[in-house]
Amino acid sequence: MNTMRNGFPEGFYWGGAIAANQAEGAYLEDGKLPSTADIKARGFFGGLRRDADYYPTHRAIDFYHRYKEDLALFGEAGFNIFRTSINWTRIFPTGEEDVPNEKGLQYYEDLFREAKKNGMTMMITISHYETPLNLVDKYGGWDNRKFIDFYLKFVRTIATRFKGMVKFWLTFNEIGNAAVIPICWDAAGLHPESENLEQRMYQAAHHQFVASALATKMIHEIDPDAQVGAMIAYKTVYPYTCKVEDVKAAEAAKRKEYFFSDVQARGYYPAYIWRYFEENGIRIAMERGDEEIIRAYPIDFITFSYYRSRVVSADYEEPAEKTTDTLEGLVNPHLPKTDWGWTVDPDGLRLALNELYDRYQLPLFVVENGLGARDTVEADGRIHDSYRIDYMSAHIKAMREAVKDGVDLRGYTMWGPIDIVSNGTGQMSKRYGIVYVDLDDDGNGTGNRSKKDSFAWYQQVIASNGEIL
Ligand code: BGP
Repeated sequence: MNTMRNGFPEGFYWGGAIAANQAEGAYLEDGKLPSTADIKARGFFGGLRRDADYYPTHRAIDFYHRYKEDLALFGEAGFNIFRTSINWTRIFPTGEEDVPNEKGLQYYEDLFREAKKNGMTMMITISHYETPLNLVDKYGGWDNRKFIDFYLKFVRTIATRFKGMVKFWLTFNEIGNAAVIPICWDAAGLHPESENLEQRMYQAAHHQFVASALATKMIHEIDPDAQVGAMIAYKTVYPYTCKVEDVKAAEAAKRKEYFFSDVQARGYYPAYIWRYFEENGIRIAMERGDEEIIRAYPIDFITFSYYRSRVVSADYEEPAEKTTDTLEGLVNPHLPKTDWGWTVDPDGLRLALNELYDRYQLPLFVVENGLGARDTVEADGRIHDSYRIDYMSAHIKAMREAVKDGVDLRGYTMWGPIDIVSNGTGQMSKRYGIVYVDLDDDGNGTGNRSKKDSFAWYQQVIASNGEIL
């Protein structure tokens, strides 16, 4: 049992998480070529759009050039961990080169050294929706087996170069989201309008499982001190009523999402998914040896994003026309919602932690959590974001309860500690940060950084190891 201090284990990781494509900008600089994220139109259903003037990921918050200033702020807040992704197209601009782009490698090396200087351990998402566009154009999506080799070449390159500099590697961001969210289909090269989407999605997932297992093996061989984790999107599921049909529907919905971490953590396809495949005419093409690979190299720990819970009913029919609103599904009448319609449910996080720990008995990290909100800059330049403090405080309290329940929770990286471009909406005005960035939805503004009230609050939380909330 770990020594505890104020309800959290001694040495608990406190910090923040971003994704390269939502923060860096400089999207064609130093040899980089576009990834799927760089041509993603705004909104969950925007699809891919080749518009050279498209602002969000092209310039983002210019973290590419301003990372020193930003990491210094995170250091000042007391972060001992920082999660970001390595943008694949900085290292292999087309995905097909034999030789990596040195400028890209150098950039991340400098970034990691700077983070260390500021007291932070690195957690890296290898693939955070940043698939090289050239690969998608030429080979389709992850349902094409060729992607495994392109990905592994990328992994070998970064694991070798950053040996000793990255402690935690996550193989795919929110791997299970490919099952439910259109923007993730785009990232995997599976356009929402393509035929047999579900079949293609599960085939793509299979290739990602094999790739993830081989990446785990590879990273362990290259750097025995590094650990490899799964990253899933977790939405705690409640049945809408106690009608058995609703409970069954909720169970089915849960399994649909658990499937991904079940395979990555347990090392095999669960029986329930074979039944689902059979009943839905889904056939997965596997090569000899795939199942052995998945079994031999499971991940070391589980990480997840938690923003909200959801409710499921057997009677709810999804509207034919999907919009961001209908994506949210049924409304839980007992919970408040954010401006973007996401339920606010801290207790759901405690349940999530317990469910995941009961299921896998593996160390857990909450690697994304936070409140997307509109902030107002007061006349004196201050930002009084008490709503964000309330949100985070309640979620951290829920984590503390889960730790008391016996969950082996290792760390918390709040989402977007500095305001970045929202992934789902492409907006800058959906802000998560404790650090404000002066840019609007069209990219107008100075880009200057300033501390919100939540900055000092989080700093205290970290300094007190979660006591002062
Ligand atoms: C997760 C993604 C992130 C992130 C976050 C918040 O699904 O991993 O990339 O952006 O959600 O979502 P949004 O930016 O749409 O508010």
